[in-house]
Amino acid sequence: MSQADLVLLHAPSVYDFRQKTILHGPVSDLIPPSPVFEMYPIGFASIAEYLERAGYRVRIVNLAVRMMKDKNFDAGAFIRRLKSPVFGIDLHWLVHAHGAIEVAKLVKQYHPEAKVVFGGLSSSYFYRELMEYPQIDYVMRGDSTEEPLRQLMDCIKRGAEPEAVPNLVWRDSQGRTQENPFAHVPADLNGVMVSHYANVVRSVIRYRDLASYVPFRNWLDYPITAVFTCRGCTENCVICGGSGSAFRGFYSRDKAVFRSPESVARDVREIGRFSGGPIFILGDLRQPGDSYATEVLQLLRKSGVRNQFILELFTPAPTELVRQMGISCPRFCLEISPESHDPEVRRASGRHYSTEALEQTLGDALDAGCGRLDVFFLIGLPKQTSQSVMGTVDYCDHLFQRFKADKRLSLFIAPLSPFLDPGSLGFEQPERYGYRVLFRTLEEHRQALLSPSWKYSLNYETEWMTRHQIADAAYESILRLNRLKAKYGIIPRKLAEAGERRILAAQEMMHRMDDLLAGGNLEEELPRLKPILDRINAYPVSETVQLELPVGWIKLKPWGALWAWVTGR
Ligand code: B12
Repeated sequence: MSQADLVLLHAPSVYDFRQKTILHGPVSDLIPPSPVFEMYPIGFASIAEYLERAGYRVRIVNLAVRMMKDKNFDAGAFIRRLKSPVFGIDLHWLVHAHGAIEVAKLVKQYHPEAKVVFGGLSSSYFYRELMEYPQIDYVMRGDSTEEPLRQLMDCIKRGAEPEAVPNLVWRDSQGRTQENPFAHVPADLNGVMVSHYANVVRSVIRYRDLASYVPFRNWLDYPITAVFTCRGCTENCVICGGSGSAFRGFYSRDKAVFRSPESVARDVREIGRFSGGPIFILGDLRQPGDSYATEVLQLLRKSGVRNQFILELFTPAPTELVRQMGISCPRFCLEISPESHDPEVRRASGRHYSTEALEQTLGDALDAGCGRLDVFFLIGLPKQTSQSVMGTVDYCDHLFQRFKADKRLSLFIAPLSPFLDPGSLGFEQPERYGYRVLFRTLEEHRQALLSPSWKYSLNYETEWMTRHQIADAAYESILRLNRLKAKYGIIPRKLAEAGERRILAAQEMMHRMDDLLAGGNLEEELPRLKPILDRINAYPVSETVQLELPVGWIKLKPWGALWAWVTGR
């Protein structure tokens, strides 16, 4: 395999997920990746592009996708064949606590002379614990590691001690852990993400390795891409580890920083060249102010890119803005997460708006010609009881009636799982928000991921619901909402039936697991149950199917990719 200066590896959530017997549950039903959490952080693309501009060859390898796609794919043998003096592994999402550490072990086993660097939000949170693992040489903290990583690469190349590299945690020649100042937190993002997508396309061609760059399993069929507007956040949702307060407390960022509207539009044009799939503009465009939203929407209108856009709102928006969305992004898909129908629960989880305002915005979006309207509700919130969860499903019934069973109205409910994010207000001040946090350390989370049933991976309970109640309410509410959608003809009958089969089978299996864990012969029974569990886990997730937007026959544009390769743009 050709030599790289840095290989970025993305691990599956649980390293040996193909051998383990685990009932995954609805932990990733509302995102394109599966419970293997095979999507790598988009920051990989940003790091790769930045370092390539500095003269380093960077290769991305999505081990998780490769392991999923080919049951005989030998990750160890593949890692052994990679040639690089430095390996970067993301522990961005805590759900990779098991996989990332195991992959680091393999890297050190096959390349004892190579350096291993961890990065991402969870690495930044648990950096001290991570440094206790001999297979990890460095932890690079922060939401913006491109420049510090370049400095570290320079030090490694020169054989110099990295004492001046900001954000870095490392071991000195005496084996003592050193924490450099957490000082690189840029307030300007102009130097990064200049043409990261084109760079990914070029790397695919250079390494002749599309399989390692695919962001999630069926991306080639459904090539959705994301455009980032910011780092940090202006909101303070109680359950979110990416909230303003989490960034202030743990990632050294006092204020969210935004990309210029021109950079956002540039990304969109770049994506439009190689993909016909939906483009998700991440984050509420009003975060830095209304004029930012207007400017981005105007640039999108002028861009001439016809892909379907997904836009996000953190709170209900004025009618005029929603109308502008419709004009700039015809058939746009709008996403909003009121979390609960109950204003008190919504407020307790950090979302401060009324149900009337929500419904006004939903109506405005439908009037503005949106192609789909995704509304997300959550289970596991402060002040939320099982009864309140069922109240949310009743409210969904009300919404279907109010909007005359408009097929564009797409309602979803899911448990907050598997983890209440470290760094979130709920995790950091559990008594104040009514949480009981069951695992605190990285090791506890790593072990929890191996539980045979997702219910026991949940790292929290609330004053109002135990883990059992959260899991029961999850299955019950998903089932009821699925039936409602069938009743109103929102989804095809066959899809609703498939959804029902999956939930009922999983629910029954969860109870069987409960019995086993409560005193059955787990060791003996688990191997017997594995084929059944594998089948249940493999059922198509009706919610994920519903979230997919229709993609025309031009999914990917190889000629656009070629253009990126030839022109470097
Ligand atoms: C966009 C987003 C997503 C997108 C992912 C897009 C992508 N491919 O990156 C989607 C919607 C798919 C998603 C899914 C999930 N997400 Co999310 N997501 C976000 C969000 C809103 C923004 C992230 C962002 O802007 N990143 C900016 C990009 C450019 O940077 P980056 O990718 O983070 O990379 C930089 C650094 O992190 C670091 N870095 C990252 N990896 C590495 C590796 C190395 C070696 C180094 C040196 C540095 C490094 O350097 C990069 C460049 O500077 C954040 C919240 C927030 N405000 O940050 C939550 C957030 C990151 N997500 C979170 C969670 C929990 C999830 C899910 C587990 C939820 C679930 N149960 O389904 C899944 C996991 C999916 C998977 N891996 O398969 C939590 C993570 C908390 C935690 N500590 O674990 C956050 C903080 C908040 C939240 N609850 O949404 N997510």
